[in-house]
Formats: sequence, structure tokens, C-alpha cells
Amino acid sequence: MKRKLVVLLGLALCLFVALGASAKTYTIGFAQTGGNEGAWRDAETASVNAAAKDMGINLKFVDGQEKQEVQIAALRSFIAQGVDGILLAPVVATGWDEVLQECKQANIPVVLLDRGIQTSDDSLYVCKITSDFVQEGKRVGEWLSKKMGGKATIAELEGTPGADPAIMRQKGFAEGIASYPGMKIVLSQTGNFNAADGKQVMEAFLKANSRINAVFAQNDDMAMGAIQAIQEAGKRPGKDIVVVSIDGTRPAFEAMAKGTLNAVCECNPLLGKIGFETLIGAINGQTYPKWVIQTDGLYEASQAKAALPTRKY
Ligand code: GZL
Ligand code: ZN
Repeated sequence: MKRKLVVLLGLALCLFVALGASAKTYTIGFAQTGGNEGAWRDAETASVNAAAKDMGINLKFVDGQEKQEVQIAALRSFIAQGVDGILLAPVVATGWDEVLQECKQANIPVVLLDRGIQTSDDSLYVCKITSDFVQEGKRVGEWLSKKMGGKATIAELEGTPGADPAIMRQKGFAEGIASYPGMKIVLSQTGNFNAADGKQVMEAFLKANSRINAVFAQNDDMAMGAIQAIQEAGKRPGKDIVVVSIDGTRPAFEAMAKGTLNAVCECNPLLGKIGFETLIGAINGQTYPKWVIQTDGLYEASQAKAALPTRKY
């Protein structure tokens, strides 16, 4: 009899805890990089919105306009509103310590979504959820080296200056081509991770050096701009000039199917669910490894048609 009572009480307690946990509506602030970036960023924002809806989360979204000061102001407004947790997609890697200290003092956990930061104090954030950007750059660098037979005149389109993926992809690509002395980067400049700037910079590159026969774009949007610039200059992207990039968005797969883009390394933008789950875990006292790595595949043009129907972004 006594044992039965204990079991019943135990069950009741479990039910109470379960109901309590599921009944809680979390208010989460999301400081997105924002601005005029393209397909990848849109896919990530859509993923966060869909997950918030699915999971019954009260989401406060701020478009950071690609400015760190706007994102810092967003974090401070999230603190003032008393949110339960924060997702931050840091537009640049440095300069976050002060505001993250304020979040910590307010007991609001912060999960870094899709980009890391540079700080001497790891305790200022729960973890970063990103792909391995060095690896991405390295893989396309190696692929390009093989494709070009170890010899190419390369133009590089860099991402937003100071952004974690821009820094790391540049490093990785350099590693990927390092063992091929004939692979030479002759021009490298930022296209700010967007198509319009990518196009403009590529136009200037083509005027500056007529021997460019390979382009490494640090994201798909800039690659799309570069492809347009190459076509307008009367050359064939994918043939006269080999183009590789990173992200694996639908426009990139469509370009590969057409043969204007040669290869792409994926970078998963569907981070909404894992972002919220991690944050809610942290709110409830769970700890995580500092880097929750997303794994990516490398695709070349010949695989694009078959892959297109199942692409999720
Ligand atoms: C990757 C991310 C990058 C994408 C770009 O996690 O931060 O930023 O590759 C985006 O397309 O601008
Ligand atoms: Zn983009």
C-alpha cells in the first residue's frame, strides 16, 4: 500500500514537472545580422520563424542592418524586456564582451547562431552553432586545385570584413591551395557577402586582370553576382572562368545545373530548431560543448540536377 502511494506520488510529480515545462512560453530575442544579404540569410530567418511557431516561442526579431551597434542595441533592448534567452548572429567577430557581460549579469543565456566571436571569456555565451568554416574553405580550395590541374589565376571575393566566416574561409582556402604552387590568388577584396557587391567587385577584377580563370566566392550570393559580371564581360562562367563558392543555396544548385557554377560546399542555415532547443536547455541549466558543429557536403555541378529536388534551402 505504502509503495503504491509512493509510486503514485512519483507519477504525479513527473506529470506536474512535464506539464510545467511544456506550459512555459519562452520569450526569445533573435538579433539577426540583417541588411541586404541574400538566399542563405533568408533561409536561416525562415527556419528560425518556423521553429518559433512550431515550438510556441514568443520571438522578438531584430534586423541588425549589418551593423554591430544595431545588434548591441538589440541585445540591450532584449535585456530591458526581460527575455528568457537570446540568439545572436554576430555580424563581426570582435567587440562583444561588454554587452555579453550585461546579458550574463541579467542571467540571460546567449547562443551564437551561424557565426562565432573572438573573446577571452568563453563563459559569456552558451555555445556557437556553426559549420566549420576553415574546413569549408579548405575543401573548395582543394577541389579547385584539382579541377585546375594545380595552376590557376584566382580572384577571391571575401565576405563582410571582420566576420567569422570571412576570416576562417579565407584561411581554409589558402590551406586548400597551399600545396599547389601554381595556384595563385592575384586579387582579393570584400563583396560583403551580397550579390550586388560581388558583381561590382568582379567587374573591377575583370578589368584589372584579363588572365583570371578561377573565382573563389566566400558565399553563394557573391558568386551569383560574379557570374553575372563574367557573362556581361563576354566570358563563360563555369568554362572560361571556373567558379566555386560556399553555402549550397537553391540559386547555387540551379547555377550548377546550368553549368555556370562549378562546385559548392554546403553551409547549413536551417538552425532554428537546434538554436531554440539549445537555448531552452541552457535556460534550464543544461551545459553544451562550446562549439556545436554542423556538417556539410561538397557538391559539384554534375550532381546538381539530381540533388535539386531534395534541397531544403
Ligand atoms: C554562415 C554564415 C554566412 C553564410 C553567408 O554560417 O554566417 O553568412 O555563408 C552569410 O551567406 O552571409
Ligand atoms: Zn547571403
